[in-house]
Amino acid sequence: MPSLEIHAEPEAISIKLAKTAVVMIDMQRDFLEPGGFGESLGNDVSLLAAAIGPCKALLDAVRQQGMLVIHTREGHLPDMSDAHKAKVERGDPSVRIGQMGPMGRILIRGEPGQDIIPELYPQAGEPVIDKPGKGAFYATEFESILQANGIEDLIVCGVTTEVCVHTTIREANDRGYRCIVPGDCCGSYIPEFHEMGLRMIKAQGGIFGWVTDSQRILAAMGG
Ligand code: C5J
Repeated sequence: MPSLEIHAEPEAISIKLAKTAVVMIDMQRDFLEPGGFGESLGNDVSLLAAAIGPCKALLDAVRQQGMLVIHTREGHLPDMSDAHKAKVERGDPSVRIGQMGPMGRILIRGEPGQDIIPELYPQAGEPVIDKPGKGAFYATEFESILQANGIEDLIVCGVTTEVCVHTTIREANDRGYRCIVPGDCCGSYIPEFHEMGLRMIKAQGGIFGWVTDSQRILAAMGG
């Protein structure tokens, strides 16, 4: 597999496709569709829809290149033994994690709402990491999958920019992975947090990583 030079901020970055994984963070119905966890927290979930098209275009391209694609889903075991009281007891008490909503129990593994949206559904063989926290590394097999595949760099997409995407990037950065973030493949319920989240990643010489967009990655792949 070849190397790619991707135009990005604060500077261009060269990656080896065989050593780079594309990580789709929490593109779940619970965050992107009405009636799920995102809406239960008072958010307008339609604000995340803009990221779906760019994520789909990127997925199509990286799958053609044979790159490793990993999906994550935030959620808890049906008995909620992995859900901290401090996390559950927030927001409107009638629509909290574990309670019944239009897409099943909110943010519970195996429920329709906790699954990934059809547009970006994982293909056979692509790992799906169920995570109880915001970051992909906490209490999951994520890092062992990266290590087993010789991964050094991550292209991180998903929602929401300032919560699960940021937490995962910060965890990855501290573990020595270089993170490249196509901003149009991420989204937030709070647009200024999305903008600021991207600025925080690339500031100070790229303190958490590199920011680019799907078009620049596709162009680097010759698309
Ligand atoms: C949130 C996430 N926002 N996937 N989760 O609670 O960002």
